[in-house]
This record gives sequence, structure tokens and C-alpha cells, in this order.
Amino acid sequence: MTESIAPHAPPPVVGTTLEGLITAGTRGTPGATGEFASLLNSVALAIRIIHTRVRAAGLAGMLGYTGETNVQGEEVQKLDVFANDVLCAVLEKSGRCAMLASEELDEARAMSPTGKYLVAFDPLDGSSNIDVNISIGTIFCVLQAARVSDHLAEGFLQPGTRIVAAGYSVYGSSTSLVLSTGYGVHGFTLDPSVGEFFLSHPNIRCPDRGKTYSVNEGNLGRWDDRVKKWAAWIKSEDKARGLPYGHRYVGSLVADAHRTLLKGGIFAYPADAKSPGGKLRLLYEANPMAYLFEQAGGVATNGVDRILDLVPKGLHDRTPLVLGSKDDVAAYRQFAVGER
Ligand code: AHM
Ligand code: MG
Repeated sequence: MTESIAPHAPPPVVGTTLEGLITAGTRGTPGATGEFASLLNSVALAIRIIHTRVRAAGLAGMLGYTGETNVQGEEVQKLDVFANDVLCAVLEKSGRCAMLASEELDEARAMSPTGKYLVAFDPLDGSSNIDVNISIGTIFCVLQAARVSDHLAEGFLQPGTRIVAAGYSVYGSSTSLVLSTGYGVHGFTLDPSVGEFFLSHPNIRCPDRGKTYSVNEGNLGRWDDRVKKWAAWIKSEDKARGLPYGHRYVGSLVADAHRTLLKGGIFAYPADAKSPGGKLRLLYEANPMAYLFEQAGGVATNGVDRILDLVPKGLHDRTPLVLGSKDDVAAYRQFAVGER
């Protein structure tokens, strides 16, 4: 059976550590062996290690490119490699992970044959912002390795509805970790002096409607007419609907999604003439975010259809991504299907 943080877990209180909440939540769940809690704590450990290197990156000779390109054809930064190595090493040591898939690895990598979980991650999202001290982060999701075939790379080719946990960290003005195991979304802030994540944002709810839109408008000339029409609408004057919306765009999904999750509004990375299938990756960018947004009462689509229903064909599949407040994503959909 799927282990998870149980609905009967004690209500989170401020002063709660991430480890404490995870452990309390799984204790007493029928069939729980502690392996799920142990896996999540391992991911949190990796994030704390990445945090220390990100914080000192300018000093530790960790900025800049390695000279390599990854499977996506993108230039690899030294911190991308470091973050990937840390996650791989920590997950291997945990013994809980059967296979992992990473933005930085061409193929899925086998870990522990007795591991019960599959972990997909983007070790360091927002690579273009690394060298300029702008928020970056780590995104991950966990699937269950329920069947024998799940211990092969094909195990990752499941729809996001099968996710059992997802989260992301933001290495920003503070380091935060946002996590869901299917019973709401909780946000934690790292206290670097004690090296612990403390609960700072219990039960995050994405407002039904926001005031900002987030999209790389430099791509406007490459969008189809329906997306252009939406972009014109959201900037139009309409007091009753609260338009125009303000524009916010960091260029790191973790940062743009985090703001949208907490404050509402809409983030969109539509398909365009350069990236006809979208830019963002389904398995380790769109799916974890979609899971978190749905858990928080928000919505995530590819413009029209629910992200979590999409069945990946490959580890590095891309998708258009539109997420945020339910009213704002619904309005986008009306434009996308030609109803407006
Ligand atoms: P990365 O995983 O290589 O960092 O790329 C993904 C990033 C997202 O964080 C962000 O939403 C998007 O790419 C920004 O793309 P653009 O620079 O085209 O606006
Ligand atoms: Mg990314």
C-alpha cells in the first residue's frame, strides 16, 4: 500500500520541523514502514546540502559553465552538476529509491533494487539565473514502484495522478521547501543556524483569483493568435474583472510558481514557434508543480487539459504549462479553446 502522511496526523504547529512533521504523519499509518518518511527526509537533506553550496557559489568557484551540454542540448552549469550529484548520492544512500530520473541525466538510473519509490527531479531549476544571484530551486516528485516494471525506466511513464509526493525548494532571500504528500501543501523555511526546515506556511491555499500574470512576453511574436489574444486581454482595462493584471516574471519556474501559489494569479509557458511542444519538462517540472497546485486548490493545465492526466512517452517530454488560481487558469482556457 502507499505510505503517506496520514490525514489523522496531528495538525501542524509553528515550531514544527519538517522531519518532525514527516515522521509524525507517517507514524501510525497502517502498513507504514517508515521508508516513505525516510525517503522524504533524504530529499530534504540533499536540498540542505545544495543550499550551502548555492549560498557560497560566488566564493567557492562554483559559478559558470562546465563546457558540457545536457540531453536537452542546454549548456550545463557547475551548480547543475553539483546539485544533481548530491541528489543522486543521497538517494542512493537512502536505500529507499528504486530508480531516479533527472533533467541532467539522459537515462533513468537504477538505485536500490529493494527501493519502493521512483524519484524524478530537476536538481537546479532556473539555471539562467544562477550567475546573477536570482532565486533558483530544486523540483521533485515521488512515484511508487508498485510493479516489477516500475523498476525499469518505463516506471516513470505514469500520469501525474499517480504521484505520492512532490515538492520544490527555492534558494531565494531565504531557503524554503514546499511539500505535499497528498494531504495539503505545507511550506517550510530553513533556519541556517540550526540546519533545520521549520514549518512557516501551514496549509497553503492558492487564492481563487490573483492580480498578476507571469509569462515570458519576449516570446509573443512566436505565440499563436489565441495566446496573443489572452495576453492582450489580461493587460486590458476592466475594473469589474480587476484588469489589467500586473506583470511579474523571474524566469525561474520555482520562483514564479512559488509567488503564484502564495498570492494567486497565473503563470504560463505556452507552446510557441520555437518550442511547439512547450519548453518545460512534464516529469520533473510540470507534474510536481501541478500536483502541488491542485493540492492547494489551484489548477495546472497545458492550456486546455489537466497536466496530471498526461501520460509521458519519454523521460524528458515537454509540455506547455499554465498554472495558478482557478479563475485565472479557466479564463486562459477560454482563450485557448477559442471561446473568447
Ligand atoms: P532550466 O530547468 O534549465 O533552468 O529551464 C527551465 C526554466 C524555468 O525555470 C523557467 O520557467 C523557464 O525555463 C524560463 O525560460 P525562458 O528563459 O525561456 O523564459
Ligand atoms: Mg528547470
